[in-house]
Amino acid sequence: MKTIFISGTAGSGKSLLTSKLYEYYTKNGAFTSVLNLDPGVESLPYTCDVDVKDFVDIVSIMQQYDLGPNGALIMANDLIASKIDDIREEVDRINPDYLIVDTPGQVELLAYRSSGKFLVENIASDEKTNIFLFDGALITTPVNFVSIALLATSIRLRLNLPTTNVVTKTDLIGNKLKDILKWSTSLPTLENAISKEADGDTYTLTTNILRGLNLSGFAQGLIPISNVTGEGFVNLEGALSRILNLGEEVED
Ligand SMILES: Nc1nc2c(ncn2[C@@H]2O[C@H](COP(=O)(O)OP(=O)(O)O)[C@@H](O)[C@H]2O)c(=O)[nH]1
Ligand SMILES: [Mg+2]
Repeated sequence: MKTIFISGTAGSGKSLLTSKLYEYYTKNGAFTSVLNLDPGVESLPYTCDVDVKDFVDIVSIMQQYDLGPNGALIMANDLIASKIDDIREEVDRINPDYLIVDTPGQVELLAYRSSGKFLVENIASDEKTNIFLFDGALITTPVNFVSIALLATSIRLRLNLPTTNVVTKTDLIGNKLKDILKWSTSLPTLENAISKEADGDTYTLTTNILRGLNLSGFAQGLIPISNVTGEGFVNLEGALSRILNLGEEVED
């Protein structure tokens, strides 16, 4: 079994990408299942094979412990970690070729609570990889781009998984995509764009963060996709294949 975690900021397109990847792999003849790790989601654009909402219930946690929605989500995440054996058993029973894991809307629940890392480490799988989604609608200015790249790097550090960086919503951003791709491959172009948008402290901080991130090749190979039109999926699948199958393509 190979496991693909889908991470990214709230609303970046994780759940929709999960459903599209499921369709893509299934159409190509691979036995694929979906695990939903988001206890707070109300409706999902796919049918779930294993759903953490079957293990924890946000509304009853709010009532039982007198918590608001954020406190209940944190508690739910910790409770899910304590059910890892049950979750693992369900996944093992299904035993798919590919397991796609949709993660909580709030990325910090996955990345910064110890339960998130515990879940990532304890799903038994031959290979694991992470896709981080840069929300195309958020990274339209160079300063936003750098701050999301900082988040992506921080999450890569936390999860310690080979990570593919993706820009979503290319169908909504038109020509801006060209700028974004240029920023992601040319440090001088990005610094120049930052100098036009920001000055003073913001400029200094942004360029210093950028130089630090650049040392680890922070956004190279950024893959543009649209979950709506399907643009870019062939490139994304190729990149995943190189990580998960050492170059073997999924059978047609
Ligand atoms: N136009 C467009 N909308 C998208 C794309 N990806 C996601 N969305 C929409 O953005 C919203 C949030 O997507 P969702 O998958 O729920 O994000 P999540 O919070 O990361 O799981 C939904 O209304 C999606 O239909 C995309 O590539 N293009
Ligand atoms: Mg979601």
